[in-house]
Amino acid sequence: MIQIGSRSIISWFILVTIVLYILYSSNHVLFQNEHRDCSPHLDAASTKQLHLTNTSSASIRHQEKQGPEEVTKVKNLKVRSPPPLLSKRQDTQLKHIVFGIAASSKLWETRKEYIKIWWKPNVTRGVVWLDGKVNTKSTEGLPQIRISGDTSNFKYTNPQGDRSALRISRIVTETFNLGMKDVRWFVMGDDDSVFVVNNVVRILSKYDHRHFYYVGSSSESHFQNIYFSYSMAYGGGGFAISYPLAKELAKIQDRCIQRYSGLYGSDDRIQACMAEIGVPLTKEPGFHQYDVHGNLLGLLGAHPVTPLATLHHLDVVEPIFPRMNRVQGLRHLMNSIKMDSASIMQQSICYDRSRHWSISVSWGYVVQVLKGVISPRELEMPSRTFLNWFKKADYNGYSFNTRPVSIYPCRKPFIFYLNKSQYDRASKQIVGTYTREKSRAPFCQWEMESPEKINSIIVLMKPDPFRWQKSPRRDCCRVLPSHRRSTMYIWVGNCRDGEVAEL
Ligand SMILES: *[C@@H]1O[C@H](CO)[C@@H](O)[C@H](O)[C@H]1NC(C)=O
Ligand SMILES: *[C@@H]1O[C@H](CO)[C@@H](O)[C@H](O)[C@H]1NC(C)=O
Ligand SMILES: CC(=O)N[C@H]1CO[C@H](CO)[C@@H](O)[C@@H]1O
Repeated sequence: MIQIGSRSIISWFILVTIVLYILYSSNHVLFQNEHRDCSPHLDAASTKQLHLTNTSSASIRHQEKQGPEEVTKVKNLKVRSPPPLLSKRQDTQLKHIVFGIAASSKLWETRKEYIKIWWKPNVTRGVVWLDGKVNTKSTEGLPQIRISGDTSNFKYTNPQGDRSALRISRIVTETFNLGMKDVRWFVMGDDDSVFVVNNVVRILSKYDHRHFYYVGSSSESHFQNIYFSYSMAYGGGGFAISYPLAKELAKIQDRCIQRYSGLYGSDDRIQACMAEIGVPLTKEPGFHQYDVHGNLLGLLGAHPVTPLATLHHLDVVEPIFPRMNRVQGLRHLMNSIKMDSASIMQQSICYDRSRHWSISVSWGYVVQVLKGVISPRELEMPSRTFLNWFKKADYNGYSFNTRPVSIYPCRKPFIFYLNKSQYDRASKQIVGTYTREKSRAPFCQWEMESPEKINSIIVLMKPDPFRWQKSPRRDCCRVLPSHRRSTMYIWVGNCRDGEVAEL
């Protein structure tokens, strides 16, 4: 009684054909694999030999078939074995780092003040490389000064740039050639770069200095990065080259820079040589070129969760603290850095529940209080208090996200800059006092308490020496109860289990 129409017979036929085809082809594939697994006796033999040899200079008898005649060649291959693994983190210290500072004799009198801010006489090692003689006193606490080698025989054809780029790009090599002992890293910077040296140590100790490393960061300016390279470490922001890589660079650099006479600067010349060696940039966003103009508050108030390593272009941007000159402002910041360099500029975000305020702390620098609730994802974006490299307020030109400075008067942040900080032995906390930047608050209709009543904010923080040995995480902050209406107390530190920034 089963009726099979001619249509369904055709369908069945097609189905069976497909199944047969699939079976056939999969069998074919399986068979081929099996065949491949058995055939290369040669591979198996050489693998065996590889297993047997385990010393670095062992030569491996490597056989390979070549050409139609199948000539068997025996080659001696030198295999570089990796250095023995360290069970703990690398133990790089400040004494292993040598700084090479690019300076010019013309600007020396003003720029040396920036070096004095961070240089620790008899502790930091390094050399200032100048283009001519200057007068200095040994009591000034500056690094040793040397005059760069002559570069007049090198080609320089860039119409916009300056020949000094050649001299500056050779600083790593010239510093290497001094033959200093027990060096793991060479760190380059300009005379207007300020280093947080302990954070440079923290960053570099993550990497094995026995290998080739080129560590630094890009520009804030997307256009600069397009024009130069996203793969380039910007020189003023500072970059580090591991000892073996500096050794390799020293061998080739003079030949290498002749090949790139058309480039603009010193750092792009370094990157060109790095590309020839084949070493990519290891990006560390704590190195700051600061290719911007104006007020750094937006950037320094929302630093990425990474140690602050450098600040650059300090002559270009405004002083970082109001009513201070550039050097005074940086010295003032240095007081916080001395208290806890690991925490400098680390942001924490919390809310005042009863008054509905949003609070963003940039430790050791500034506290900002805003009316209403602004989410952490907004607050951790730098606000555009600065202009781009071409002095334009164009946010398309940055290589990271920013948020606008609000035009609404009620949204204006109340800014409290660091006044002083001290260590309290009893509670083992750093007590920082931040005072409000007195400017007339704009008229705001919100029926909400105004942070204008607060004159100072006391921030309590217990230093965490292991902060950067854990996975990166923003600190938490909490508003503490206060007796006085004009003072606000904030606690900053490791987050508790389950603690998040929410209102
Ligand atoms: C640095 O060391 C030298 C020689 O050891 C010493 O004469 C000088 O006073 C030291 N300077 C400082 C600032 O400690
Ligand atoms: C700290 O505050 C006191 C008192 O208001 C003031 O005299 C002093 O100049 C401030 N210091 C800084 C560095 O802002
Ligand atoms: C198989 C082989 O060569 N093993 C050697 C590996 O290296 C150790 C230490 O150098 C030797 O003791 C082994 O004989």
